[in-house]
This record gives sequence, structure tokens and C-alpha cells, in this order.
Amino acid sequence: MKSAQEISDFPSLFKQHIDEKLARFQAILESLDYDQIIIGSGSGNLQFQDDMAYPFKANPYFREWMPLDKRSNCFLQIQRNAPKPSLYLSCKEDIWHTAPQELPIEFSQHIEITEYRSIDTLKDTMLKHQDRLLLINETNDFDIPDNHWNPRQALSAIDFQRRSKTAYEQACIRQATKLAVPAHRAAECAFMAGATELEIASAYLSACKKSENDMPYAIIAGINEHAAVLHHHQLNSQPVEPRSFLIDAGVQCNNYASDITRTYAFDKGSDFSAMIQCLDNAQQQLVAEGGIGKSPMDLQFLAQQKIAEILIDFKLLKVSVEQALDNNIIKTFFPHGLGHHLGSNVHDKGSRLANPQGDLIAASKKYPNLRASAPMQANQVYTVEPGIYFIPSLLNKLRVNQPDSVDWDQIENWIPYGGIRIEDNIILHADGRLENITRQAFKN
Ligand SMILES: [Mn+2]
Repeated sequence: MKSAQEISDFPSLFKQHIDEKLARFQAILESLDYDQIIIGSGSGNLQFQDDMAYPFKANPYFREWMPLDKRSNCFLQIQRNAPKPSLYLSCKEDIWHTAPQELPIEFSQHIEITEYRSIDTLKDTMLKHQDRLLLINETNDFDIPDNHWNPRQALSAIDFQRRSKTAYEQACIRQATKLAVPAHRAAECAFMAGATELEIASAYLSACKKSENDMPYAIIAGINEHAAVLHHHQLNSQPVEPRSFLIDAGVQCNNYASDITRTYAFDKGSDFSAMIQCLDNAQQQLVAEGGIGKSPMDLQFLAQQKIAEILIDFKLLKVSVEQALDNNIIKTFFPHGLGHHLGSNVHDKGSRLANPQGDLIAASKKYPNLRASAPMQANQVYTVEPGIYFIPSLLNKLRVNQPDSVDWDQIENWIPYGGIRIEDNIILHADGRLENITRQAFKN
């Protein structure tokens, strides 16, 4: 019900988004003493020694403003005193390709749009204020001094503001989640019907009516042992006897991603199924521990504790929770961070910044893989994704270094199931409310 309403709200939310971003970026220009910032969408690159291009995807600095992820050679101009941003779109006759992606008409009225034919004419327009121009782009198309092209201080200031998502961005991620849920259900059904990894990925794409290039990241779909490969992208086309299945896949809406993981047992009466249930409960408890000012490192510690408890309950660990944490044993079973910010990057930037000047909050030595270290803040969107995996290479190291820490006969029984990950996307609202948009979408 709310979904349709939210889509119809997009034009007005987009206007608010543009106004908010304009105010934030004009403040950045003022603090760094520039007159204008130009953000390029990027240029399509050809593969080495080939006339085939890589699939194009506009960079996140451009996508944060414009829902035009497939249009190369666009430039967005934000000036210190202009009431609207200006968008320069490359247009030239092209009989080989489909007409370029356009902004929805209701969105375009909030932007000053100009078409240009050659970069040289555009250069003349832009370079009127060359010494005060800041360029964010893959290539220095306007030949400006190198210190004004992607300067670190500007990137940090932009990444810092990006952590607080506008209402429009939140609505896009919510919608991206709603679009992903039927696809996740189709994937589950395909797995239960005995489909291969490749067939499951096809079922996912056809259920959300998207192509592979529309995905925010390549679909991870691992059956059995493949569920232990954290980013299993080389999907198998051969049928196997199914035991377990892990799928990590999202959908994009106006460039904003959802990032969802579910794990399924083929036999609902198995120990593996029971462990999924335990991790699912732990995951929801971890979600509830989030809040404004909370430290992601404290949550990581709590996740390790809960995972240790589960491994002890299933008689896999032969040591106490304290010993398992003190001796870093849990990192064998849960080798990644509990979550990351989510936005125009799937792993959104800015999650380690202490301030807009670019100082970083050091990641804890114990959890160097954690993508987020800055305290949680209002309007942040992030993932919570604990996992328990049986990864042969990590288990082999544990067997050498701490042979008495686990029951190796038991472990052998779990390796064929690969692993479990459960991942939801959360909005932390300004009033402290935690909105689990993933659980909400699965419920409806
Ligand atoms: Mn994720």
C-alpha cells in the first residue's frame, strides 16, 4: 500500500533532496573557498585491446545527486550562489546505441539542464572561474591544476555529509528493499525446487524484472559449500544435491541500493536449519542494540559474543565465550564486519570519518575489517549482517594454532553446509527509532 504512495512522493522528495544537497555543498564550497564544484558522471572505458566497453556505471559522487547511473559524460555544476544546480548532458548523433537515459520529467524541473556537443565548448563555459573551480571526476577533462581535481579535503567533506541520508534517499532505499523481496522469495522457491545457482540467479532477476547490469552488486548465490565463500560470484550451472543456500542480493531504486542476505536449509528439520534460526534471533537482537551515538565496534564485540554462544550451544566450541573472544577464535567463523553504511555506494563512504576535514576514527586493532568506526548518527542507513561460516582455509589455520579449541569431528559435519549470513537494512531515525526496512518488507 505504502509503496505506491512513496513512489508518487518521489518528485517532491527529490526537490527537498536537491535543496538539502545544494545547501550542504554550498557550505562546503564556502569552507574550502571555491566558487563552484563540477561533478562528472565518468566516461565509458574500453577493455584493453578491444572495441568493447566495460558496463558503464556513474560514480557515487554523481549518483548522489542524479538518478542517471547509465549516462556517461554528464557534468553537474553547483555554484556558490546559484539557486539550482546545472546539469550538462553530452548529446551527439549515435546510431549504434539506444537513446541515453533521461531524468524523469518531474525531477528535471529542479535542475537547469543544458545539452553540449563538445567538451571544448563546455570547457569555455566552465573555465570562466578556473582558479576557483573544484572538479570531482575520473579524468581531468577541463585541464585544471591537479590540486583542484579530486582534492582529498573536498572528498572527505562530501563523504562526511553523505552519512546523513535525506528523506528521498531513505525512500529510495526503502523502495529498493521492497523490490528485492519478491526476488528473494523467487530465489528461495527455486532453491527448494532443486535449481542450480545460475538458475536461481535467473529466477531472482526475472522476479525483480532487472538485468544483471542493473544489480547494485553481483548476485552472491551459494549452494552447500559455496555458502562459505563470502562473495561467491562464479555461479555453478550444474545440479547438486541441495543442503544449504545463501543468497546476498539487492535491487537499485534511483541509484540507491538494498543489500539483503538470507540463508535457507533444504531440510527444515536439520541442525543447520536450527542454527539459521539461532543466528536469525541473534541478528534481531543486534539490530535492536543500534542507536544514536552507539559504537559499531561495541556492536561487533556483541556479535562475536552471540556467535560464540551459538557455537557452544551446538557443541562446536570446547572453550568458554570469554576464551573464544580473548583468543580470537570467533574470527575463524565470523571473519567480516557486522555491517556498513548503505547509500549511493553499497558500501557507502564516510563511515570512518571523525570530521569533515578527513580525520579518521581508527578501526579497532581487534576488528580491522570493520568498515564503520564512527559513532552511529541520525538518518544513517546501514546493514546488520552477522554470519557463521565453515571456511576450510580458516579452519585449517585454527587447527594448527589452537587445536583444542573446537570439536573437529563435529566441525566436519558442518563444512558441507558452507555457512549462514542474515543481513537487514536499517534506518536510524532522528528520534532514535530503528526502522528495519528489510523485515518490514518481508512481512508485507
Ligand atoms: Mn552488506
